[in-house]
Amino acid sequence: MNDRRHFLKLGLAGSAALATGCFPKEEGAEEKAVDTPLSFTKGPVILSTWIHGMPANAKAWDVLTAGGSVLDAVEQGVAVVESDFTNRSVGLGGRPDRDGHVTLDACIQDHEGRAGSVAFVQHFEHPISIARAVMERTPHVMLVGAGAERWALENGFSRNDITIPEVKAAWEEWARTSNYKPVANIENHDTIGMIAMDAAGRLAGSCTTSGMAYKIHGRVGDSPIIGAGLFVDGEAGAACATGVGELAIRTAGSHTVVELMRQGRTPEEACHEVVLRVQRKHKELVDMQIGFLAIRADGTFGGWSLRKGFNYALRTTDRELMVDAPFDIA
Ligand code: SD4
Repeated sequence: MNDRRHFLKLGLAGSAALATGCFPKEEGAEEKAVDTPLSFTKGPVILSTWIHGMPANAKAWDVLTAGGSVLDAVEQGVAVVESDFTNRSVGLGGRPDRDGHVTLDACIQDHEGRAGSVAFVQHFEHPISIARAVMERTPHVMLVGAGAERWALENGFSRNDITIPEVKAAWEEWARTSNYKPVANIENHDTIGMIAMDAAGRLAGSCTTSGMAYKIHGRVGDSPIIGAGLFVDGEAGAACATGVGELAIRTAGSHTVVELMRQGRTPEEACHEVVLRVQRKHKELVDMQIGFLAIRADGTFGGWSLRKGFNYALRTTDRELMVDAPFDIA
């Protein structure tokens, strides 16, 4: 199916994507936009949450074009952001929990649905690689806390005890005034979730985060939970989430997006339906954000978020740009 027919199928949802102004502005853009919808047939295509998705996509693209697998691409792509210690929501540069500990969550899943995950781990630069190792070297899917850390050490990962003075100072300031209540606003969470399809149509996804800033020690969000922060099923599609993790866990968000695509919804429609479910289930969503990205097995893709402000990095053979996701609340 060509792009134009995809766009016609997308109908209103496709129009919403166009209305977000996500296409490069150039002469004749209006006309071109109609023939170049926010969809794509048979990859490669890479989608990543937020602006840090741009360098992550660039790395993932390099991996794919150098002949790496789509699983390598999603692992190495998000690892770039984990290594950026100026990033305050992913990796060891992230904001700590309310007790001052930076605790990390990550997961990865491939086309066949094989999955690996770590949660509540401290002192490792690349939780995403530990998650992949759990997938490939153990009979399990998920390791957490001290057990995950011990297993990582035993399996060739080294500890990194970096402390970032600026992060520590901000936490100390917060702790003085916050009375230890975790704050769930739209500024303090920005996980990276990446979903990708290679040229052969194989899917994979990854997700890694330091979680909600100043969360209760021991809290685990959606990001390492297969089905919540990430879900990949080669037959149906892939989805990932960002935002207040509890909202994605309660709706089995990423899994639900994939199942809706299996039933024939477009990626954008599927993401929107889950955002609508979140709203039906929660009376109080003030200051909270939730967003989903999806790629369907036919190569179409899209996203949706609860409120304005969620954007994602898109990489295809002919595009490398940030896309404003459509949303329900301005
Ligand atoms: C969490 N979902 O720990 C993560 C945070 C996040 O955009 O995605 N922020 O709940």
